[in-house]
Amino acid sequence: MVNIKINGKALQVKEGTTILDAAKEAGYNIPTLCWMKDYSDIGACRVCVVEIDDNKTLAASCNTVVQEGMDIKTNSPRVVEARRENIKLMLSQHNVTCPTCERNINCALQDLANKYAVSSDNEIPKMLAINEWDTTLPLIREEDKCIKCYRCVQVCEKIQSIGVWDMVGTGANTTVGVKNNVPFNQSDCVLCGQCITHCPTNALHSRDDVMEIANLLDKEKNPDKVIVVQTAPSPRTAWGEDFGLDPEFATERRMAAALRRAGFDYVFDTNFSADLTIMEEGNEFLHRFTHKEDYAWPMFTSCCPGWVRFLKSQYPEMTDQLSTAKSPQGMFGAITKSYFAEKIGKAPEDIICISVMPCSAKKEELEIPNLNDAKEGIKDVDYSLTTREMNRLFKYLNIDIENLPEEGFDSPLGSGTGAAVIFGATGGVMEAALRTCYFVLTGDNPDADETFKAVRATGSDKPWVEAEYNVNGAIVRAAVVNSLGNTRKLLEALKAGEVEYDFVEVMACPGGCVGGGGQPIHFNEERATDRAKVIYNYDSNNKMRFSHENPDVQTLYDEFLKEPLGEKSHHLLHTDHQG
Ligand code: HC1
Ligand code: SF4
Repeated sequence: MVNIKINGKALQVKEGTTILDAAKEAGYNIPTLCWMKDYSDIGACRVCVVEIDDNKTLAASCNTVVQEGMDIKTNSPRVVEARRENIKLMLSQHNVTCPTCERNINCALQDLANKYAVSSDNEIPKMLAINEWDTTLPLIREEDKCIKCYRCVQVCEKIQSIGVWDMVGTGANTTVGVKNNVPFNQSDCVLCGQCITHCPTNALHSRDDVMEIANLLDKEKNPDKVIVVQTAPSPRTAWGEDFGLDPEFATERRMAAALRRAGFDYVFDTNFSADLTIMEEGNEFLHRFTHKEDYAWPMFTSCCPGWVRFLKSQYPEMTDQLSTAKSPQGMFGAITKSYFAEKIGKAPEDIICISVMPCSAKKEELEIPNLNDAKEGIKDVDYSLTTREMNRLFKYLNIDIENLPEEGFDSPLGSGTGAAVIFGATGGVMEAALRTCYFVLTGDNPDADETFKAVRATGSDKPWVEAEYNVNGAIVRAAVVNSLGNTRKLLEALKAGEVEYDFVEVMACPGGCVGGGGQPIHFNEERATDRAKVIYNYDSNNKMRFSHENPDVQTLYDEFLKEPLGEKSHHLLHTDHQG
């Protein structure tokens, strides 16, 4: 143990403890910007400086370890002045556009400038970088908002193992850029958006499609268009966070009510097509499993576009191992512009399909040419909004969120089972598929709460979770992984023959889609585990727990698709991932 003093208070802390952690233990709060628990202690921003031994040293508390006898002051006048100077310096390089910035009141720099009473118009001359970026891309970087905290570099390298971002330039011109200066759209970025949710300002963000959707919803301008919205499993767990509402109030039924008031003609649920995905992907797995020698193993899930991009760019030789099932977003679009269009007697081009996703990669998934099959020349899904964008749309349209009633989704693409909603949490797609595979193999439903609980990977501290099941004599070896750093470890273990599995679920974001790059942002706070609890509550409270029991999916097969993996399904719901 080491004896130190913090703000005059004597205490003993473990050797190797940083001053930041020691202060936290003693109840003193030190501000941070670049620091990220377990991932970054580079001390670049220097807002966490403290004074050591009466004025002798100012040190960054995040990467300075306590020493015997240290006398530390966390809030002395010298410390406060140093922090103010560092904030001024950052503001001199930051294009201050708070009133119009999407991170207004959710910006760590703004918060600090406010706390330390620093005006953006201070004595340090402004040195704004010129921003050059193609703003039609799904991910946008604003160089003149970047405060060089390098959190994006750390997240991309250490959590996602990709390393798209890097320090570029030298001396005073050092900044963040795409590694090796390649154009962004030729980089290995998978668009997971983890750099966005870890950026303290708005230097990184998704393309903002809110105004475009608001214009589409204007009936005077678009009287003949039918505007359909589908909402993914995960936004319902988190949308209320941007309004300071807890999930007990901000339910999926209130979200549906808000979307209806926003002007969407049909408010549908991606859970419907998650059930459909299970019918297709579950049967595909069983087909492959009973023709084992015809396929390379394991089969991988294919619903996460971040993961699919990662596999195609980093391990292209394994692309054929992806399930050919399109994602629920994609299946929903294809069914909307075929079956549903027929049902309501509209031409597919007169329907606009908009998705609300927790994801920044879905904006790009919908552009992939061979994922658009309903009708030549039009997209199956026209736009994808993140959860944050949906919330901004609600704000723009002045929807009175706090006084909304609970309403349901519309029919016939608005029903979903418990198996569908758990797609949003890591392990959920695997569990949903296993529930239905069990039924197909045994003729009985498993216990939805217990049988496949071992694949629920939320909160696991292992790189991946594995489980083996004996279903009617068939041994199925399953693995579940989230975040691409862990995924790389799993793929390397598979390649080295250290592990063998039959079915592997991969989600690019930590915790799965609940922790997606399009979800509400909370600086230095991890919400994926809490959101996963909301997901599992939706599952256990749902009267239907099995995808094969979704009555609207059954009707879709009866009336239109005929059978899983049939000709129509093949055309509308599957892909070879070559596009
Ligand atoms: Fe997901 Fe999926 S679970 S990929 O995370 O398979 O985005 O929520 O919508 O498509 O259903 C995302 C979430 C989502 C798809 C489903
Ligand atoms: Fe998108 Fe979900 Fe994949 Fe993240 S895990 S990239 S939110 S689909």
